[in-house]
Amino acid sequence: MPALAINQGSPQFIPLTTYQAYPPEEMLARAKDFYEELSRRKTIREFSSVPVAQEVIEQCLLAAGTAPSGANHQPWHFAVVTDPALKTKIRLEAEIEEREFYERRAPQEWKDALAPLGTDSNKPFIEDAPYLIAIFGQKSTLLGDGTAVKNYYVPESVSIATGFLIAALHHAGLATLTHTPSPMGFLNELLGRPDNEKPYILLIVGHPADHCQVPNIRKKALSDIASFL
Ligand code: IYR
Repeated sequence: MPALAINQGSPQFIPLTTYQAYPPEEMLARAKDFYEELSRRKTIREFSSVPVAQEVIEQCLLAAGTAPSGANHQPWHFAVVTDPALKTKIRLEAEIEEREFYERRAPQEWKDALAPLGTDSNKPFIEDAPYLIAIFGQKSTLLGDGTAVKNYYVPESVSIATGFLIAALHHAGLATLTHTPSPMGFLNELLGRPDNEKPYILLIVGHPADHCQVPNIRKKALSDIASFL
């Protein structure tokens, strides 16, 4: 199987010149600042249609693309949708799946878990927000000559890149919703993505609507999410 052109066949090393060290106090201050910034991030479901410069989205996608990935294959594709007609088609398909989910497929236990979020099958944000970013994972990467190179740890790699993207968008002053209509196969068809790609998340991106409200929910305490051994 041919190696990805982006990687070298045999190991080649260069000096690490990008690493930045900080004195201990600055390190702690930076860690606190970063936590504070990320803790202001809230998933929103009410978006304004105020436009966002494409260049901002491009920079955030570049940040996402710096994520580590299995064998550095970078097995992701970000399909950025701004066309209103396409958004309408996506909303129609998503709402078909969501109605099926809320009215038939979802077990009561799942609906109970979602109750604090106040979600339902109505998804106006798909048309309201200026950007939809459909995030696809590539089971294999297709080379120019048609050969397929297998990818590894695809869900992990895509999830890490998505985390970077959400953090970058938040840092730039944008809000997001990690929307997961399920199943999402309709996105391949509507966005012209090949069969080796699986949609993972439809990320809704933009500014919050005026008077946007969010559920009154909290994150777990450190002692509930970590142990030091
Ligand atoms: N996809 C549905 C349901 C849903 C599921 C989970 I898990 C959530 O955290 C939120 C919603 C919807 O978008 O409404």
